[in-house]
Amino acid sequence: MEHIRFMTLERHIIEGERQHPEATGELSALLSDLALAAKVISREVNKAGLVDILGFTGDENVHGEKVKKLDIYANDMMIKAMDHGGHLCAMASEEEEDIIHIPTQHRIGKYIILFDPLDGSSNIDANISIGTIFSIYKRLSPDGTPGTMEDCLQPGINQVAAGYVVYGSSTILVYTTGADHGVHGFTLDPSIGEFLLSHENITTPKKGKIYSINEGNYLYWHPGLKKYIKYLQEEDAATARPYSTRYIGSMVADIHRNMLYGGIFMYPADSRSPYGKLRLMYECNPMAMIIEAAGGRAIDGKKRIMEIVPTSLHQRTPIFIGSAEDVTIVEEFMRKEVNG
Ligand code: AHM
Ligand code: MG
Repeated sequence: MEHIRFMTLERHIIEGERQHPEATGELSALLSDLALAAKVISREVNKAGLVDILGFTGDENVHGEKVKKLDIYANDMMIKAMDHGGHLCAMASEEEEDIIHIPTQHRIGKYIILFDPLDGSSNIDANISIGTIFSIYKRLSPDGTPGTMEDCLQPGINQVAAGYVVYGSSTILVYTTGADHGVHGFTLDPSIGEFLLSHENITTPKKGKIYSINEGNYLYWHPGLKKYIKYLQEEDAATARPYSTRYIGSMVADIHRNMLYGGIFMYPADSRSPYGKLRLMYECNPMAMIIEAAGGRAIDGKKRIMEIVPTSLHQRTPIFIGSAEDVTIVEEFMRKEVNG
């Protein structure tokens, strides 16, 4: 029998940190707390429909969107799993208007985490993949004091770790601590309650054959984007066109698939939404860190997502993310159309 090497997420994180003699183990411990939240959310997502937890609560989140109960549950689990570990000085969630402070009875740590507890919420009722996204920074303010807005509003290039969990046909957690350390995926074995290494050192193809965008918004797009999508639909053997369209409507699942197979995911600005839909801090920066570490690119149309200097927690940004060559081609289409 071929030698099988079991590698749990926890062991992988600890071994990664051992390569850094200066590491205190705090990041490992934080990621372990987060993995626990992911397991609990995964269990609940898998039960959805069996128990009466689906449907609208009637409340709206800070963006004026309907919030479903499972979103609130996921948000609560993320906070509960991480607020007492002593590793964080503050958190921020897509579901909460303000910074989440660490309760005074708990130790204050040196990290900041921002997360979207359950992304793709419109897919919950239909048993379609949804996900959790997270982004971790080191604090800027002095140790031992409560985290500040300035700690949260750092550009994506300052991230020390980022990751996501896809609750799909199985649950998979993908994380990176930077391009030098690679992108790794762990599949949850629910029977033993462990995330096991299943995708070591993920790299995304330089060029793909898939494009993912909500084409229903075509009318409102930038002319360069309209031309780009038409270009992808033309026949040309040399550039492997036409491409295929795949769009789940869950950013995490769409980007995860494209990262593995190669392709581009886009949520552009349009004439109705000048900043697009997706949130810089909770969605775009962490996904950009992962895709770049896997060898891809992520831009807002003109500049690198991770270089955007944030001005507010919930700001949105257009995003074009995926295989490096595909992102470069759409960038050129949009530039040409502006400059003539
Ligand atoms: P959510 O945070 O309310 O779940 O919205 C984010 C989701 C993304 O996962 C997905 O890419 C996008 O919304 C889909 O939007 P649309 O339905 O406009 O295509
Ligand atoms: Mg979201």
